Amino acid sequence: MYGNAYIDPNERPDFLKDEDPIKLAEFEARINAGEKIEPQDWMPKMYRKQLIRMIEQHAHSEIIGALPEGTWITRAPGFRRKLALMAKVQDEVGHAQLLYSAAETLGKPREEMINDLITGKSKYSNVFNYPALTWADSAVIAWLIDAGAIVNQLANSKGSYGPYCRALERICYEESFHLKYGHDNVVHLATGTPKQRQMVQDALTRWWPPIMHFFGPSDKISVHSEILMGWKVKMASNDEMRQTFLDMYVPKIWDLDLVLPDPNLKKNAETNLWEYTEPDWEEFKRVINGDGPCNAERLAVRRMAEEKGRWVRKAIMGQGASYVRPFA
Ligand code: BYC
Repeated sequence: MYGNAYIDPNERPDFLKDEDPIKLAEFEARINAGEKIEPQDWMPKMYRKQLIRMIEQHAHSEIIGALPEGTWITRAPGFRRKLALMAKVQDEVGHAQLLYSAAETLGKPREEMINDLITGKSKYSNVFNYPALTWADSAVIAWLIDAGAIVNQLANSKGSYGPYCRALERICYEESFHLKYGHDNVVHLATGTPKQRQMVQDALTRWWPPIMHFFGPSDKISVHSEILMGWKVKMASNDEMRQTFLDMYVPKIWDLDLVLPDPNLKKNAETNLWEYTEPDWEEFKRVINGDGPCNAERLAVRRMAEEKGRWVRKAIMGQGASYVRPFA
């Protein structure tokens, strides 16, 4: 198990071999005592690298995540729902700003992160590579994807890296409001006309497999969980998060008499765990590696935003600088 310093370098995993053993022991003692690590503190190279990877992917997920719902702003049914959706989408972009700022504290410039996103080098959440075909899709995203995000972020906000935890705490406040907005929209459709009910049922059927993927690959095949959990960056494993989500939301979905597209989904009374059909991890891999239904479209929009926004950044920051850092 990582997350426990081994003074004898022969006992340490390869990626810790050249770290100072005393500093490493102090660092891990602080984490084990529940202290926060701050940007100026000593940290192992692998801790920095893993945090940059995870926070950067999270930031990209927020900014790309604004797009599927964003396409519904012009077509929202009614003025009030349009206003609420505009505010939500704006919040998501704000979350990206917070997270890019948190990742920057670890030394990776924002320009490089955006570049890695638009060139396809960095990943972002699988779910945003699917289309929001109807208004009901936007409702399901706002309810259940925001719900999944809260499960993940609430747990990880108790983690070890100060700037990430503080960003997550603030994001959770806003996501809780999004979740209520999404729930209200789903309930409205599920209790509406037969056509509205069918629309929300179809959206749920479409989104369920990506939502099951959202928490990451099963613990058996997760690559980074062990090290991230050892250093308290991740406070629960992918399967634990998935279980928490199922526990909280399947009963609410069933309360609305909506059907989940998994005949094997049930809670085992003995283990107290949900049983479900193993998600299709091959599809997951395809989607996160660039071959989902909307990957090309999503990155094309970000590239366009990047190009069309260049003159604004130049006007504000001067010729040399290309980024505005509202939280720096
Ligand atoms: N999608 O070893 P594993 C939002 C990758 S946005 C894509 O288990 P880890 C919202 C993983 O990166 C909030 N890729 O990874 C916004 C790794 O690949 P690399 C989104 C995924 O890091 C707008 C490989 O699979 N939330 O709520 O231990 C509107 C192996 O995985 C995914 C976050 O970003 C995925 N779902 O655990 C509405 C949370 N899962 O890097 C809503 C922050 C795994 O080796 N991130 N991969 O090439 C995390 O908590 C963790 O990174 C994960 C994965 C639980 C996602």
